[in-house]
Amino acid sequence: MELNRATLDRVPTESRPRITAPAPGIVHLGLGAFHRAHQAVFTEDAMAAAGGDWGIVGVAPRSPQIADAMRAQDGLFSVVSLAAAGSSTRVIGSSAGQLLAAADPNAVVKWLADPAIRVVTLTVTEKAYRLDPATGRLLLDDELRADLETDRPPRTIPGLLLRGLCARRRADAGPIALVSCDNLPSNGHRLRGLVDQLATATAIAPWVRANASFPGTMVDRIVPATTDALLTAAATALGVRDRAAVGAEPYSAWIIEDAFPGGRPAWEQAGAVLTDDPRPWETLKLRALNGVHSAIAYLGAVAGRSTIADALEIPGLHAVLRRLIAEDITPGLTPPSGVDTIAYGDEALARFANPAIVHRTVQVAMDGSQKLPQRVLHTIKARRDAGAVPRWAALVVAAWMRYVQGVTDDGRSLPLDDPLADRIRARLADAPATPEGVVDALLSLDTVFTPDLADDPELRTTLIDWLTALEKHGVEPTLAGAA
Ligand code: CS2
Repeated sequence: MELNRATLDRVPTESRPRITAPAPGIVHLGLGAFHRAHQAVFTEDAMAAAGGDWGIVGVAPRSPQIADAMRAQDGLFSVVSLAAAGSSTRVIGSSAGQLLAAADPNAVVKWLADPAIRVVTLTVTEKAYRLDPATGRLLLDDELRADLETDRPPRTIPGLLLRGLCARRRADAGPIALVSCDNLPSNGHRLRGLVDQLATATAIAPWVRANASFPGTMVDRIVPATTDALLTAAATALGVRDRAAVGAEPYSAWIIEDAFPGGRPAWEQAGAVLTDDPRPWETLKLRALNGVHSAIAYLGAVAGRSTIADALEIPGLHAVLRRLIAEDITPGLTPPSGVDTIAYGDEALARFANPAIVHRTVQVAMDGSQKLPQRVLHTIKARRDAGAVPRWAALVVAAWMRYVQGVTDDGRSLPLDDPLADRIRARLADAPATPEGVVDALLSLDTVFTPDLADDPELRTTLIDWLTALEKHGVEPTLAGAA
């Protein structure tokens, strides 16, 4: 038996949704696991506490599986909260429709122009913004150009947004907030810049300026890709099968800039924090949580560890990460008032160690070229500007350089899942197979490393030293003696 509205009476009472079949008010782009375990839950709780028509029309950009599964389940799906002490499962009912952009982009454009929709949220991953991480400007490739310069239905996220906003202006459908929930620095600012850059080429720029807001947000919940074991656990807890279930850690946080010209759900009643300036939270989280996560992912994957929790058991790694947090990350940022960066980092390490979460190192390792700048290179830059050499942050970059060569310490192959994969492979193929050769080849990727870092002799030497150690001895011996 499958989860849907008709079978809800078989689901244990405490696991049933707090709301069902809400009227639409939000379009969400990116129907992945993270959205379902984060914004969908906050929005359900907000509607349950304070009402409002804020049902979420979820848009899957390319892959049909989840949209199909949710449609067959009347939009219902469950979130399994995974803790060492046991799990709990609840069905979420905040969904108000599912679309597949690749199959029907015009349907998405139509929803974006619907006056019922007053908020658009996005979890589309870093690469979908097509921004040069160094400059924050849009990278105009052929696909995006075709979206902008032809009448064919848009295929990219920026193209879809632009088309939707044009249609919204024509329909006079009222003001709207576009909320990036991706792990980008100043994500609201960046999304605004992207839309501005696109809009200036069209007649809609003044309308966008007057009608659209771009609140910044910090989103946080560890949500690994769903496994068969998770689907089985959800089915056991619910008494019915759920093909769209997700597993997540119990912790969940959302800091949101309060700038919603068309209104918003009462997310504060669901535990979110509404603020004037989320940026100190974003910086803290990107560097002291995501940066440390990436460190564990690259070192762990090269050491042959398949999960984050398992990688954390590598002798010496915990001590190295604490030094990374204390010596490199902490001095380079100003945390939100009342927050201690070292305590925050310790809490992140405890969350990563959650044994109930099966989070694969290669999942966190993917898209490194898009993640490294805000997670690690900004830490390095802050320390270099202060005249210091951030040894531990350099180790993370060296581990990425080791990882992208595609082989673990015991000779197994590693996936290179990255929009720059071809460029990375080409640079490596042309370079001498020495630590110097690899470091120079990768430092020349100019959308990853800005010139101040690429041309920094002290940083280069530190990277070469670490990469030499990693290649000569392997991750585990390198870490054992490091901290
Ligand atoms: C992770 C994040 O996959 C990754 O790169 O670092 O998805 C991380 O789990 C979340 O940002 C936690 O909020």
